[in-house]
Amino acid sequence: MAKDPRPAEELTIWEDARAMINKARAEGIETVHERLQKQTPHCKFCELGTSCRICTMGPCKITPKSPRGVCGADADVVVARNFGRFVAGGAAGHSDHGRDLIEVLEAIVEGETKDYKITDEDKLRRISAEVGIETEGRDIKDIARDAMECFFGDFGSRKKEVSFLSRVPQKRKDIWTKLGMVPRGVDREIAEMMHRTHMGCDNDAPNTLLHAARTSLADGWGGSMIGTELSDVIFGTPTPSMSQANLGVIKEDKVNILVHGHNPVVSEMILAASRDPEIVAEAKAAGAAGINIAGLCCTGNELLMRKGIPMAGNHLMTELAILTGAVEAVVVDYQCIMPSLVQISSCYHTRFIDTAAKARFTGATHFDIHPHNAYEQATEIVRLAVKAYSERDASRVDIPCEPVEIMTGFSNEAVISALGGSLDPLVQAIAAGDIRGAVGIVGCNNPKFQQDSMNVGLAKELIKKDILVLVTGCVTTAAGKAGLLVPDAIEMAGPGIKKVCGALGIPPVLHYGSCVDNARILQLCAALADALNVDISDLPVGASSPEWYSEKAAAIGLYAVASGIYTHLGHPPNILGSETVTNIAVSGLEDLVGASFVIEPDPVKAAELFDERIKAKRIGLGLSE
Ligand code: BF8
Repeated sequence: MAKDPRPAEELTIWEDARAMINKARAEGIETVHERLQKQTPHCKFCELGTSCRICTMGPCKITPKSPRGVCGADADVVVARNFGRFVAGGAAGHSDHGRDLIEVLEAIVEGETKDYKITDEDKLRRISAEVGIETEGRDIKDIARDAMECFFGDFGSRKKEVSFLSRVPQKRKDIWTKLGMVPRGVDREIAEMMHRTHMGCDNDAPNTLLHAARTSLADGWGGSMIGTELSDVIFGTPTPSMSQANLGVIKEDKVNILVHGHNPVVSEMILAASRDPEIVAEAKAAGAAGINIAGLCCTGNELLMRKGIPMAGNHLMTELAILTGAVEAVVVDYQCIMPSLVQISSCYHTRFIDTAAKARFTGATHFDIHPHNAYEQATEIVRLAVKAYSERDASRVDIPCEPVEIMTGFSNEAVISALGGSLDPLVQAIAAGDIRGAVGIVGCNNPKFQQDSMNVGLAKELIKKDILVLVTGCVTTAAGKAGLLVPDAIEMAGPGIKKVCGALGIPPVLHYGSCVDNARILQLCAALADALNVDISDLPVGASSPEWYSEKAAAIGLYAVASGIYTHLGHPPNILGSETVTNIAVSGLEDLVGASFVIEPDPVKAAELFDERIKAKRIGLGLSE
């Protein structure tokens, strides 16, 4: 345990988190907060991005006395290379997730699975037509086969551009063409980023950054978009429904299984297996009232959006959820899963189960899940959890709160349907100034910040200014716990939002899904730009990741900016060691792509920056303020 741990009140704004942090300390269980304290202060060179481990002539660090690494790279080159690889890591994570969905579609097409099926045939026809596949009068399996080939092709090297660039406004595409930023293939751009950043290749920081942007675009308009769209095709396109959030969704009298990670391919099967009458009967025979599935992080978002499954918590709640002592199993796929969960699970009766060959955890129980065996494996996992229930120590159970209500399920299809079949009413509300603009608040928790203080603070400030907020990823749970994801939250909003959202019966903060689902926001921006016959950078919109931590969040931020969306971060990436790179990020990109990053740790000030930006964009469009 760290010396003089910081009080729980400083670490998080939530009562449920504070209670569990204190419980962990009382039980001598270390969490992310103690580990951060032990790791602080961090290496200054790594923080500035000026340490280089790319070859074994080094490692090098750039200082005033040694301004070049052994190879001769200066701070600009070292920082740009490090950042480029950071973005490539994020793009790889999202996009490999997208690829897994194509593989499930392939298994469906080839008849290799009975566990997955095409649920939304209309959507498959629609997106297939968008990428140039003939759909008229054709059998759905034939269309699915062509879509599968097309999307696999988007990962390769044979295309001039990824298929969903069909959604990008021409003005934006022209900018990308001029800058050499059109994403050709997902794997290609990621591999090229790794190539360029090998010693002795791309030694011009601005050039490296342009390819980082291209790599991020391959994620946003490629891998992530494919991931989102095929998840809808296979598991259903989200529609609005009510659910709940916070640690109170864990039920004292039930077998609790938490699904954690990102891809719905596994968590959907766990959910299905938990509803198997035979297994439910086994749970009841073991003395439980039933089986309760709750979500963590983005696979939680996936189940929440489509199935209304409650959300136990976001990134910094994952360790704390186990500390309730009432979790029988944590079932994970991949990404954002702290390895510490294995140790914390072992302090309780909790089974920690990993399911992906590419994301194994030492000490976990492994189930090798594939499309052909998914449901059968899921039933075994749920049975393990039922078995663990009898080992639960009731004296260690503490579920610290009652759940709060949330509304979820705002896919673009659901929004258009709520608007009566087209985006026109939204365009009119923006033109009239009732909705002055929109900001997507996305991303993570980071223990360097008081948990969710910025995520929630910014959302509250924006809606007061009649700026509609869309949330994804870990901001979802934050907004939900703060009471922002229910229609009544219009009472916290400005008069325009109150009028429009009140009339539609929707919250002023809309849950738009998981982190790959930021692709939904890109698509919405493109559709709005087309409706107004302008570029995305002309729209009164913005993006923010206040408490971000991951490579994926960096990729999202960069594809938002490269798509023309002004993007706020609560803290900078590790680039401040290069003035050139920093200047490009916070201003130079504005000249190139019509948007840039802004760094601001204070949510009130960040909201003011968005306010100014939106005002300027509205004036640019000739709209009143
Ligand atoms: O992809 S928001 S902490 S869980 S990286 Fe991770 Fe960040 Fe959460 Fe989802 Ni996104």
